[in-house]
Amino acid sequence: MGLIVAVVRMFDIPPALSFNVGKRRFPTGTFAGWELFMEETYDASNIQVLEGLEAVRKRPGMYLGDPHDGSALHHCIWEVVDNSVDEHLAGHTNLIEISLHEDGSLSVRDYGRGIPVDTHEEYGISAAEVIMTKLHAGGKFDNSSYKVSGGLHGVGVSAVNAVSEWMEMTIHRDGKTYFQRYEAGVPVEALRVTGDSEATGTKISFKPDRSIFTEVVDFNYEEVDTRVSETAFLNAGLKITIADERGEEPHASEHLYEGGLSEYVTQLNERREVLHSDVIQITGEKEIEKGTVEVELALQWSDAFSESIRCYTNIIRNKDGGTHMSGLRTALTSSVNSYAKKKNLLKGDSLSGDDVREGLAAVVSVKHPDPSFSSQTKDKLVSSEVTGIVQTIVYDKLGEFFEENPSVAKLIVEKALLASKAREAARKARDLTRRKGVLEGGGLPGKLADCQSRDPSECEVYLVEGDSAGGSAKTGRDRRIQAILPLRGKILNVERQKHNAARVFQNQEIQTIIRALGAGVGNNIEEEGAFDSTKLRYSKIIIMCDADIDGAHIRTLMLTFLWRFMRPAIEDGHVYIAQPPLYQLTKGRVSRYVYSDEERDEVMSELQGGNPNAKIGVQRYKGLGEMNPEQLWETTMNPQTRTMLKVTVKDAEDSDRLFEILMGEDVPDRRSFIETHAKEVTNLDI
Ligand code: 0RA
Repeated sequence: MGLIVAVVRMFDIPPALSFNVGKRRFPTGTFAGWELFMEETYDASNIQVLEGLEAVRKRPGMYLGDPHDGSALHHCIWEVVDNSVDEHLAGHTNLIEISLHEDGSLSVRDYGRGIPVDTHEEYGISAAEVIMTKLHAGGKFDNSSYKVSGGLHGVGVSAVNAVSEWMEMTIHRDGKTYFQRYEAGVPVEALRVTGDSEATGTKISFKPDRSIFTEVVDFNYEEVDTRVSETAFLNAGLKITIADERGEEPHASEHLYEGGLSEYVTQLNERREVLHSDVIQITGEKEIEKGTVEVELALQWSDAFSESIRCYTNIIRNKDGGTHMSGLRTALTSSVNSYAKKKNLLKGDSLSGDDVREGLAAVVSVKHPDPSFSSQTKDKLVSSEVTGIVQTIVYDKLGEFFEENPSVAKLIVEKALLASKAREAARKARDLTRRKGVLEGGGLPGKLADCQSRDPSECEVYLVEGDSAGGSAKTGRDRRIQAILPLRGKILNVERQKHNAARVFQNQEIQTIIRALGAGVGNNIEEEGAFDSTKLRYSKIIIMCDADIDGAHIRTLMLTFLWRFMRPAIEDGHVYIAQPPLYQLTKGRVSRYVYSDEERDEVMSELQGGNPNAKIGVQRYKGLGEMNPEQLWETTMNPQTRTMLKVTVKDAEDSDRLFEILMGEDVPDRRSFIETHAKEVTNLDI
């Protein structure tokens, strides 16, 4: 979810992986105890196939994403699942079963037609084998309407095969079951019939190769589950099951949403007070030269502050939006404004897009015969014709909806008017504080112990919880490059002041942070004095809090403030979280700091060296204040030895929702929420 913090430690890059382009040997039987093989002679096309797969093994990052942080690992799943989703879109399966096996492998079963098994003319091997071994082979068999979904990079299942220790394909088709196994992408046998079958469909199992995926080697159930539910929302009527057979307590889930996108929006608004009970649904299509562009949309306003708009093209999420997003935005602004004008609901200026979209949750899904994206990762749709198509459809249909539902329309307009007033008030409050010189120009805050260097690239500032820890940090730091800003108690929860920004700018601790960082405040770059990370006085903003629940809460408050008022600091990777140790273990004169309970147990048995009675001292640090300056430096602040977490934004919209939930008004169980998520908060997958 949301913000992911990556450990800032250089990973070892594995040495270039060698790939053995061996000749293929097909077992043909046994004779007098000898196994007989037919050994293949190469022709140009085989070599091409193997070279393609070798390229994937050598540079998995180019095809599948980062092999170290888990993204390539999980991308493998979607590459395989998407083929089955395509089979659903073609109208041949309503069930896909995903299993996460104990041995680290994963399988995907669908009940579609089964991958074709007939011999491929060009290559002289089964079509199935071509799909499994030739990069981009999928498209070869498609008729133009067939392939709507498709992997992130569209590399196909062969890329997954290449990075798998083994892959097995079972096909049920034409009354028979076919089977073939591959190792490191290379078939170890020809496709063969293993029996009769009444069923149809395909099962693909694979085990990611641990020599390629070295850091993150296990599939993450939560991640699989989240993405699967997204796929199920976008394919109303398709059931996708997940069975996690690993661990002591295997678990399973099932995703089937008959309501499709509108159920998706209902889920997005789950914890919010909605403005109108029914989700608004819009569909439409338009012929273009290459075929038909289909647009499907669901939207609903709530009392939330932020907007959540999710965009998809051919079932693939475009996290940076694109032309469908801009078409939608334009249409929203103009249809709400023209309705408001027509009904005389507007007193002054037109409503801005931000005002209209405040509290909106929407999902827009476009199906396009030949979409273009800004990058390999398809994060942004750039097909220009889509803007106008979405705009026209949304403008027309939303206008109709407003006419038919005047009471809902009025609520939406009133909400936008309120947003507009709050925005104006916030701007005034900020300008007033600025004019008083409190936010800039007024010199550095007295509490700040600045560093000597004036080169921001080497400077860092510690935002420290509490005066006593601040004192230790001031003494222990490297004063040439490290500045310390002690903050007293809990900083204001800005999420609760969303309609009262004046309070935010009047808050002492917040003014102090703004002045110390010296880079302005506010996420709207069009406004004067908005936050600009190029002006930061320090390239690293390090949040240092106690390793307890209160510390976790304060850290979240600080992150919430940075997110709502200095977002580029997070987006541009300037924000870090210090990791103070949890325990000090001592044996005689040997002393070790450890940062987690697991590490404590490990180091404990290491120090005991097989003698369970050995005397080991265990000191638990409850707060930063318990450490003397030398200890604080040694364990947490020394740039040579410390480990920090870097706050990175995986998904801005998820982060928005997260802060809304964590810090919003209507969370009676906020404390317990943080408590139950404390571990995640610590490792910052909050
Ligand atoms: C190409 C053509 C046809 C089906 C498939 C591929 C296919 C691929 C996968 C991958 C996983 N499950 C799949 N199911 C089907 C159509 C073949 C025909 O016309 O019968």
